[in-house]
Amino acid sequence: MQTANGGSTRTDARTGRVTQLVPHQQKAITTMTDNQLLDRKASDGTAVEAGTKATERFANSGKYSRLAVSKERVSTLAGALIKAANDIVVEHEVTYEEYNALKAWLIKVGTDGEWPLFLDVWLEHTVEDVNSKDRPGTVGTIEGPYYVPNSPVLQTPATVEMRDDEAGTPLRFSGRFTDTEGNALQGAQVEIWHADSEGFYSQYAPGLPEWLFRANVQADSDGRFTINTMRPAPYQIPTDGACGQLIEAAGWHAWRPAHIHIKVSAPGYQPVTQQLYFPGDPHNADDIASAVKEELMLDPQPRTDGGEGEEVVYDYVLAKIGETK
Ligand code: MBD
Ligand code: FE
Repeated sequence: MQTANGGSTRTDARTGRVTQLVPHQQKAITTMTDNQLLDRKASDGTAVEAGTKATERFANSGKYSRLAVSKERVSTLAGALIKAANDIVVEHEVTYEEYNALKAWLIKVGTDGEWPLFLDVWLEHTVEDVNSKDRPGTVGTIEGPYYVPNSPVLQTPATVEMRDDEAGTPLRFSGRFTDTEGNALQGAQVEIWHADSEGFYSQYAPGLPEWLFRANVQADSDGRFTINTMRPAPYQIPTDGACGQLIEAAGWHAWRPAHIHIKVSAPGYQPVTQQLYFPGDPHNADDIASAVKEELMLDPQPRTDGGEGEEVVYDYVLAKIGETK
């Protein structure tokens, strides 16, 4: 029911209590607009579904341990973060209404399972930059929330799992592993994962084969690999959860450019996690996750061997464990 100040009332069916909602509160608790609803089809996974899976996967990944961080370091980092937040309040004269909107939103990030998404979109790129600056060889970028370990192991030349009549442009992706002196690497592997032509990731959206567009391809003894897959589509992060709500409220967009996720490794060498991109994608220049780098741009060409689709070569240079620039 609309009220004079542009807000509305809500009647609790059980207690009969009437709560007045003023406009800013409606903004804070409304999950999505009709437009955002229309953006995704009825068959789409919800933000909560993908978020909950990403949260569970992270919790079971063994990636964090309280024991690895000293009291002194926790105090330094948590103190700096809290100070930065307090400084924002002072600088921007944050109101109580804004403070409560923030509180409601942070709670929703958790209940939607979107902490992995939020952190990987808006913070991981800086963590990756800071931690890779001394590593020679092929450039990395963020992992993002949708990696799944233990994908099917395939020998090169490999074809990743696809459905019959999979939509999209076939892509033959090949390359070679060397060390920083140009010697071929033994025992190298390429873990690959990416979205389908509609922007959905297996194991995070419903109705997709478990290992669709996910594989762990073993290079040959000369360090060479070939992977047959499909060109992925540009990708919108889920718009119907807390992150989408922030994007909508701030007037931003939810797009990432089309990308292929890669994790490469070889025994004795530093692994590289990266993504590869396609020239001409309108979102290469304004990736919401700030994860595009010039060195990660592919140059696909029509296949020259009579095969359907495109081919592209991308070579990997790995640094020995302990090797720095
Ligand atoms: C993705 O597919 C992704 O790669 C990142 C970094 C964030 C959200 C979705
Ligand atoms: Fe991705």
